[in-house]
Amino acid sequence: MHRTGLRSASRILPSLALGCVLGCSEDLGTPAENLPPDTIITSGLPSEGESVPHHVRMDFRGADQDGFANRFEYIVETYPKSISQYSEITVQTPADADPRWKRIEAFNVELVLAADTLRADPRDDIGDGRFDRWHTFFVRAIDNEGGADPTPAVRTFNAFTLAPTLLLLPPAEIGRPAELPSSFVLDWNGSDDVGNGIAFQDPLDVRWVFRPATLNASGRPIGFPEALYDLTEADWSDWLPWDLDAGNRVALLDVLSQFPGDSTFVFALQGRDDGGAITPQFADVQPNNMAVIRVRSDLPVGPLFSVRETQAGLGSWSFDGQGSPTVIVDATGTATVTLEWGPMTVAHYGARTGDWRWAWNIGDPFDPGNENLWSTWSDATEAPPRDLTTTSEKFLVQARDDVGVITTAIVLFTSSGR
Ligand SMILES: [Ca+2]
Ligand SMILES: [Ca+2]
Ligand SMILES: [Ca+2]
Repeated sequence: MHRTGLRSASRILPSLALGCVLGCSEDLGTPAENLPPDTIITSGLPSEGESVPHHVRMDFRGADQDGFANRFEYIVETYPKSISQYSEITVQTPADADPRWKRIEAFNVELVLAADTLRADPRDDIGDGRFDRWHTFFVRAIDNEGGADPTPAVRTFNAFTLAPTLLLLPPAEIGRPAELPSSFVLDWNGSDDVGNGIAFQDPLDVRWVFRPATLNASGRPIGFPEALYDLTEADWSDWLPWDLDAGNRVALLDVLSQFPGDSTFVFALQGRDDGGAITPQFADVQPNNMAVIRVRSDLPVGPLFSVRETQAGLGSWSFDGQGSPTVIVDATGTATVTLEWGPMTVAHYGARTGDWRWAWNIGDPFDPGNENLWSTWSDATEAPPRDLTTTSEKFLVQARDDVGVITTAIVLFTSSGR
């Protein structure tokens, strides 16, 4: 008789063990050969030959006629992508000594299975967009004497998921080109359906591509998104870990020097999940994982901000990015000035605010030899009062965004005599 379940097995164990200590080995001389345990899979799902979302929990039990099953070993056999039907599978039980047998001291195991194969052409209608793979789960009970079930329990099923859905955030635009300066940042968000529209998680990682494009008369990029389906692995960025706090953005700096002669581009994103499913299609309608970018060399690069003289009321001056001209202020009759600045405006090109530093009377603001003449980078937006002692005193303040793009503002205070 088979006694199924560890609970019943462990209840009857003491009497069996006691019987042996008193009797078998000493009195009878030859111990009975260990009977191997048997294993059953108790999970109703996944049922044999059926499809389930790729986060799978398998439950199982062991029974042993002359002891108890106190641990298990399992193997997941994942079939090649080319296997698309249950009928194509021939289950082959792994060998007793297969190194893949993985030990587990529990009555169940949670599996995240590969589900990385789209059975449709992503250029066409992909229906519900399922990615899948076929797997066979083998589990064998190990009894208290180390004997393994020679006929593991087995379940073959199809694991499926949907690929991550990504959306680009402003300054990317939906359905039309975004006009940006030659240094900008693109952010994104997204989520991943585990499989059945009930459980969602973050994508595992993402990759992006940035390609020159030409717009047609309607403002559409010619040959896109079709060209994106023909890219090779090398055309894409590395896979970047999903990170809502620090990552999920890319800074594209000085792109016109990297792509001379081009000013229109397509930026596209793919996400990958824990089953290996990769966002299969590209669209610049919501959820938009593709954006058309028109880089305009006449748009100012870097943070925008203003500088104010607050003590003598000499004025307020705006600096709209790199290359803003020096402001010359007649400070005749003013003995002391106090400068304030900010706020830092960066959202128009996708960056986040960073920090500031200031200095007086530096020749070249980018000369590393002048580094020690600057204040330290900080959140401070005011400098101490300054006595004007010569007829030409130059105040400099730099705004640095979170990706390191810097705008330098220069205010030159002049006077006709001092
Ligand atoms: Ca046994
Ligand atoms: Ca068995
Ligand atoms: Ca998924």
